[in-house]
Amino acid sequence: MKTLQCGARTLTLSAPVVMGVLNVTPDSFSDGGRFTGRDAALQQARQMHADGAAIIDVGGESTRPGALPVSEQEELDRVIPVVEAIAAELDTIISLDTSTPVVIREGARAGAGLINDVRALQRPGALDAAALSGLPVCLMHMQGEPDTMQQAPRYDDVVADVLGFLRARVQACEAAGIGRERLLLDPGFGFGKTLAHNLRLLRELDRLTIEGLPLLVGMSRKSMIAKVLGREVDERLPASLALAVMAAERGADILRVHDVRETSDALRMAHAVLHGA
Ligand code: 8Y4
Repeated sequence: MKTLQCGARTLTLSAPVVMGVLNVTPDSFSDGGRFTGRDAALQQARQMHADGAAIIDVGGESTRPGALPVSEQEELDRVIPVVEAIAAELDTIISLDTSTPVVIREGARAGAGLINDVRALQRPGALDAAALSGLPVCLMHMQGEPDTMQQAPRYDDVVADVLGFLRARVQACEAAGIGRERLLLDPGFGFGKTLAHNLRLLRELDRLTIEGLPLLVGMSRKSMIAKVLGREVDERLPASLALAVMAAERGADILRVHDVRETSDALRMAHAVLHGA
């Protein structure tokens, strides 16, 4: 059975699990910045834990195009107190959404169980910081950088290109002392991809399972839904649930979502149909 050692906790992946999104960015647009600050973040973490999240993903840097860059100190100030508070109270796995070596180091010390890096440890010093942390790492594919990635995304074969990038990052991780048993893969929906690229990545998601590594995907509330349906961000739940179930059918192990209770129900129902209750 697929398992992942996340610090002191073991994540079992016999059925798809939910990773709840906890933004601690003041300019986060999906929650209007309502959960900035330690107490509000802790309150939301409690709710996501009660709603069935196996993992809580804490992020302090917005990757939204046009978002202001965050200094290392500001990122530390935002996320470390939240990681400490959650670790002290909840029996859960804390994922740290960061690309910053000092945040990786301090986050591991504060109680994080997983590193979620949208830059796949490509920042100087990130490979070594992650190796030293001893924690698993989610390697995500992104074409370009957040500010410009949506200007003209281009691929020969989006699935093959994403797979090639992720394989190269797996190799870089192994060379840095991060073994395959510590790695997860993520195609990075919306990160330097057109609607057609995103749809094809989901349709052919099972091609990314051949490495045998756990697969994490995040499509919850993303603009690929707006491009198909024309829905505002707070009206994207039904489509997000459809996408989560389709991803799970195609091999996704972890679904990064905003709506934990609803997604957990959808995934449990789909799993009962596919594999028995
Ligand atoms: C509405 C709400 C519209 C949210 C867009 C968004 C991923 C990720 C993000 C992902 C992994 C986001 C940190 C973008 N997406 N990490 N992070 N995979 N591993 N946008 O797909 O949620 S942030």
